[in-house]
Amino acid sequence: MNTPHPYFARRSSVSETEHHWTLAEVEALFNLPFSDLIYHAQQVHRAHFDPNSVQLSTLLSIKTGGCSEDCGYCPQSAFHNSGVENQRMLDVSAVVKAAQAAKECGADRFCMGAAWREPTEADLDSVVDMVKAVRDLGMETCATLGMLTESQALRLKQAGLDYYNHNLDTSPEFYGSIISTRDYQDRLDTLERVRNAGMHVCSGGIVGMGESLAERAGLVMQLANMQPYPESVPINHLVKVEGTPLSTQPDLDPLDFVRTIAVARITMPKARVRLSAGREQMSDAVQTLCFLAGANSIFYGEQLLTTGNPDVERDRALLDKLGMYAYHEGH
Ligand code: SAM
Ligand code: DTB
Ligand code: SF4
Repeated sequence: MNTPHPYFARRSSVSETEHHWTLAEVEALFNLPFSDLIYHAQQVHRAHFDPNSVQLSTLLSIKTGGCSEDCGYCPQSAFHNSGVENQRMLDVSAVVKAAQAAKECGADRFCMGAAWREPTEADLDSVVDMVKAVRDLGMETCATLGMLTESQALRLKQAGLDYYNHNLDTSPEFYGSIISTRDYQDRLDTLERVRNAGMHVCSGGIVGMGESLAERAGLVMQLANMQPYPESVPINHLVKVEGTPLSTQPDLDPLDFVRTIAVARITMPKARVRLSAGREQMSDAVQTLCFLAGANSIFYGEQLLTTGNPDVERDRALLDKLGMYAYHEGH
């Protein structure tokens, strides 16, 4: 017989943002009967959001390939032979054109990604121009450029950058099996600089890299215990790209992915939980379960950074079928 999870027993007396999660509590959420987990996630979701509304972010790779980090999942690492062609940084006009097209398709946020360990000052000059130009279109802006110094974070904030994406990717314990060229603390330090500069934090991770349940729970615990937790939490399903060390990972049970979304929703009640990479390979039914589990944001548009994403027609058809709508459409 299953007993109620201890968190729900004491939820009324604990402010959600102040709750400090133990690994045992997060693991216990993962281990709830599926139906109970989804029910709890729905309750938390509905207390904070319109459950039929979804936020749409479009990604653009502004500098592709040749990255000096060795992230085992990433097709853009110079350590792997994924066939991704290295490209120079796009110019501002190309970025504005892509952002305008994304806006016309219904996206409200535009996220610029670069395959850098960290930007140089000259790189940052260009990104600052891009951020200003995208903002002028009336879109929210996000960038993911690798590690930042304090002054770089401040410059991005001053340029009007709304969100900075920097993922913890996995638990501290599993991190070293995936990436050797930087450590967990580097990631936490950048996130702190982003927070101190006054930007919204976007940070999440990848599921399906061979992590144990405890390690998956460890990722969620790390994110949920940040003070405050990120405003935006992308949960990526590993996209297995040929030529990367993780390309031969066994398939993840889709329900374990859905569980991760639900646990992120419960532990970070007010965050936008983004159903991120991996949707192209996912059935409509699994994506629907992710929405039921509390996902309320997606990457929208044919392309992620170097890999595919469902096209706009497929996404519109899915959202219509579910009676869901883009959150900025006045709902
Ligand atoms: N270079 C910067 C960095 O690592 O922070 C920004 C770009 S990097 C591609 C952004 C994120 O994409 C990574 O942190 C990772 O979570 C995600 N990512 C990269 N390759 C992926 C893959 N094959 N499957 C799922 N997510 C992936
Ligand atoms: C995030 O968490 N996922 C996005 C975005 N932030 C930058 C990137 C997914 C990349 C998937 C592999 C690729 O397309 O290269
Ligand atoms: Fe570089 Fe980012 Fe890819 Fe790692 S995830 S190899 S830092 S582009």
